[in-house]
Amino acid sequence: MVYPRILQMTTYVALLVVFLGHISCSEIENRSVSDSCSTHTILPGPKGDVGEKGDPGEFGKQGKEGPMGSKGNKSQVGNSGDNGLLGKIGPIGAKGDKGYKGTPGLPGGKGKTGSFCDCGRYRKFVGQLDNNVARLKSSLMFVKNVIAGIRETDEKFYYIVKEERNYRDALTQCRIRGGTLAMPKDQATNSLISDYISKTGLFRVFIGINDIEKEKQYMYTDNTPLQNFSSWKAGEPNDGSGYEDCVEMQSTGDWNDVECNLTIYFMCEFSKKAK
Ligand SMILES: [Ca+2]
Ligand SMILES: [Ca+2]
Repeated sequence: MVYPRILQMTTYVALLVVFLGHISCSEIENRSVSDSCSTHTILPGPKGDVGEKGDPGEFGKQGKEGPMGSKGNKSQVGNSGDNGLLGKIGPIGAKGDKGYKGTPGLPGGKGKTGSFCDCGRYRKFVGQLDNNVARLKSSLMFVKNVIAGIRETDEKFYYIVKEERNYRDALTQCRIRGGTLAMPKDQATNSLISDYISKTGLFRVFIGINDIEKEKQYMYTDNTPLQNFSSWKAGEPNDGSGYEDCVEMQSTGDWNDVECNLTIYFMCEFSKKAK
C-alpha cells in the first residue's frame, strides 16, 4: 500500500527535525532567550517585500578595441566622372591591307569621230630625223678629221701638230697633251697615219721610233722594240750622217731614219682608255 508508506516516511522526517533542533539548541545555550531557540521551529520565514531600486552604477571602463570587422558589402555604382583630357596622338599605324578591287566604273561617253592617221608622214618625219642625225655624225667626223685634224682607231686618236720641233721637243709636246709620238705597230695604223699625212698636204712627220739608246736597235717611245712590223723605205735605215737616230714617216707610209735635231711637224697619239 502506497499511502501507509508515505505516512511512515513523514513520521521519520518529523522525528529527524526534532532531533536536529535539539542538537542545535544544546550548541547555542549561551544565546539570549529571544533567539530562535525560544522555539524549536527553524523553517524559513516568508519572502520579504521588493527592495527599492538601486542608484545607477558608474560608467564602465572603455572596452578593448574589437577585432576588424568583416568586409562590407559592395556599394552602389558611383556617378560618372568628368571627361578626361584629350590623349596624345598615337604612333602611325601599320599600312593597311590592299582593299578589294572596286566595281567597274561607268563606261565613258562616246568619243569624237577620229581623223585618219597619216602614219606614213610620221614615219617619214622620223626617217628624216635619222638622216639628220647621221649627217650630224658625219659632220662631226668631218670636223674631227679635216678641221681639227684628228684620226682615230678603236683604241687611239692621232693628231698632227703643225709645229716644227726636233724629236725630243716633239715628244715632249705630245706628252704635255697626254699622249706620245705616234707608234705604228701594224699596217692598218701605218696606213691611217700615212693617209693622214698625205691628206693634210704634208710630206713627212716625226713618229715615235728611234735608236738613240743603241744603234740599229729601234725602239718605240713606250720602250718596246720593233716586233713583227716595220715599214722602212728601201735602203733605210741607213744612218746616213752617222747621227740618224730618229724616224720620220713620209706620206707614202715609208719610214726613214733622220737626225733627231731636224725640226719638222710631228704626229701624236692618245689612248682612248682612261688612265
Ligand atoms: Ca741610227
Ligand atoms: Ca736615213
